[in-house]
Amino acid sequence: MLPPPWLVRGARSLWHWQWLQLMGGLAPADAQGNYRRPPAGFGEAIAVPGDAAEPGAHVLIVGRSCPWAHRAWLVWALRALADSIHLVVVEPDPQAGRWRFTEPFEGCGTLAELYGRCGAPPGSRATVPLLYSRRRQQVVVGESARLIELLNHWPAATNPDRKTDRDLDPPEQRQATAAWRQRLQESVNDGVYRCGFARTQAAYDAAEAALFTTLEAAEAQLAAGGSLWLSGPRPSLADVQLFPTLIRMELVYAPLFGVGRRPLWQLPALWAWRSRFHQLPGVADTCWPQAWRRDYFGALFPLHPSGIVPAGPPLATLVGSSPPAPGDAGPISDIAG
Ligand SMILES: N[C@@H](CCC(=O)N[C@@H](CS)C(=O)NCC(=O)O)C(=O)O
Repeated sequence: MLPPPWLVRGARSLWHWQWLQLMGGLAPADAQGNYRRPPAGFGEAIAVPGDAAEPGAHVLIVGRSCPWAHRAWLVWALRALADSIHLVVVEPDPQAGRWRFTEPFEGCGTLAELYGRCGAPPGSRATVPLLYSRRRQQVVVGESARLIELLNHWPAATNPDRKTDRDLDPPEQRQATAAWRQRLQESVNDGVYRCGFARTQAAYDAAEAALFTTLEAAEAQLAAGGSLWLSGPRPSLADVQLFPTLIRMELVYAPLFGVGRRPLWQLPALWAWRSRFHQLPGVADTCWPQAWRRDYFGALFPLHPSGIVPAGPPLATLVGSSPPAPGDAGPISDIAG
């Protein structure tokens, strides 16, 4: 039997009210319903510490699904910093809504405990990425934009076989890199969240338009053929910032955050750029499509209450040199990270 219209109306308003309460816990918004990302703790820029080259003196803490952690992980991988900075991967605990260590780290079971130990005020967000100093038992930086700048100056590997002096902020591209980074941070990196966490149609529309305006500008820049990378002939921190968002596009953001108006295959220069970046040494090892989908679809309850993780394209079909031809989509779901 069909429910009567008054019941449908009542259920819809009740559900909408409940959704707003849940969104309040997940994602703060302004009065117009625009998502406002809360500031990160330990966000001050700092100089490279004196013991930076000492093996294992510092630990980079990341979570696989987090795009902000992904950018730090990328710089760590591209600059071959494994000898000086150890990597610790935390796992999400969706029931408790926090990150936990797979084995106790400095006596802590969760990231929140470590934040508390390092002096974060009670109740503050405990976010990845985080650079931690074992000697000082203190957080060095907890904000990804500052962290990637710091890691770019970090002394590279002592082992000559692994040494890479890759400077991800080449002086001749510095101005263009800074401009792209600023634009990407707001309209693309945070932009996909502004779409997914919008509370009103107007908030969504504005964020969605800004996102695609920037992606189209990046497409135009790369398609003009002047250089292979966003800010010039060498890969930079601008490329590092763009990659974690673009590699999650078809797998997570388009279906979950509603950003599928222009699929990436319609932006061929960006498609080729993404494949090129994925081929840089170390980058593939930072990509965990299964974990991304599990964490986003499984944990963002107000956006996806069923928790069902939908099937998606295998990562391999997204990083080929050209978009897959019809009928060449590969197996139905990805199995490898
Ligand atoms: N501003 C921070 C944001 C990092 C961030 O939001 N990380 C998320 C995962 S994608 C997190 O750890 N959230 C846990 C929480 O909010 O409790 C940065 O860029 O480093």
